[in-house]
Amino acid sequence: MGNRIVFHIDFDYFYAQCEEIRKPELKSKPVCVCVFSDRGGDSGAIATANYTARKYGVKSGIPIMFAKKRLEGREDAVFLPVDFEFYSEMSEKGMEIMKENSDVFEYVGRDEAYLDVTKRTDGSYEKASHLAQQIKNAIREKLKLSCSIGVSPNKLISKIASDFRKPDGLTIVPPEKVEAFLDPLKIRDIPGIGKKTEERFVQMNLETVRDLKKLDVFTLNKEFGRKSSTYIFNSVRGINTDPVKEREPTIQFSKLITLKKDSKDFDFLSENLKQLCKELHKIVLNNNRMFKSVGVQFIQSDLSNKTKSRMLRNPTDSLEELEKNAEQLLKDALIDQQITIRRLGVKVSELSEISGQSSITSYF
Ligand code: DGT
Ligand code: CA
Ligand code: CA
Repeated sequence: MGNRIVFHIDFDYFYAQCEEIRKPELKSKPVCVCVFSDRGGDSGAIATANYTARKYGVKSGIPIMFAKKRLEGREDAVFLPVDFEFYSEMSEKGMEIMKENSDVFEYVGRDEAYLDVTKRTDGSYEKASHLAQQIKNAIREKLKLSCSIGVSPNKLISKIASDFRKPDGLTIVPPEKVEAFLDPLKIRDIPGIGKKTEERFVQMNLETVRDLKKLDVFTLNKEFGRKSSTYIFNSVRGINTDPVKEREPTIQFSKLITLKKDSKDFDFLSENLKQLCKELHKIVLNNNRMFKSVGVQFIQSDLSNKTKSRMLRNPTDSLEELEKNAEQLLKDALIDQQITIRRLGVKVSELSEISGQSSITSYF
């Protein structure tokens, strides 16, 4: 893998910052961006909040009702509906700046990306820190948007580093500082180590990354299985060889509804799913697309998310295929489903244009 330099760039409190940018008078107020559900009133969840609102304990995923309670003392608190179109527009412009400044650009989501900059910095961390600062400046000048950047030899450490000094952070971890940077971190700061795994470690009296390094591979294997333990063993030592892979935003179409009642009954869900598929299929046809991947999504009664998707053998635009696959995914997803489902969604991705296909066939 050699000596790489990888950036992880993440926009700060992204949706809420977008709202501040188009209405600067919001900057001094607590701002909450809400996904209002179609049940009306204050039903729904917080997508994100600015740092003023976070001081009151408002965070992503909590019910809007709770957020309002927590901000009761603040008459000036603002609750806005999400405007994905505007955030995507901001995102695209920011991503363009990142792309121009990278050797390899990997889009992760609306508000984050990895950049491999090894070549253009000749592997020099001094040049890399200048480049990171330049990217921050350019994004601020052109979009008025702040972001946080982590700079290190790999994706794992850069991801942790971008989160280290938020907002408006720049954290540089050259190879010789990796150990000193990781050792004092809490176990949960390693991406991919979930609550359950962390609890097991706490029971074993292990709290920090430094503590975890005391465990040998065999003990880890016994506790967590080979795949997880290899990941944990390498991660706490700062080892990660995942390449930055060229990836642009993949467009997808999706449709999500709030169910008339929370449920985990197959027949009830399947009926709703059919309707969703019909509506989604119209969108697909209107856009002249074929899809090669189908997914279903649950937002469960505790607002947690569950998704399942599958790749098809060939691109298609058939409603029947969409319904058949969505129904199978629903069946799979309902196996050992404990908690009821509040919102149901279906999506298609890996899109291709129909016109491209038909122009080939029209030769014959
Ligand atoms: P930060 O910590 O300054 O990076 O703050 P954000 O808001 O940028 O947080 P991040 O990077 O975890 O998530 C990026 C966007 O994704 C965020 O602006 C809204 C959305 N998001 C995150 N978590 C949730 C969630 O639980 N529900 C919904 N609906 N949206 C979420
Ligand atoms: Ca973010
Ligand atoms: Ca993010």
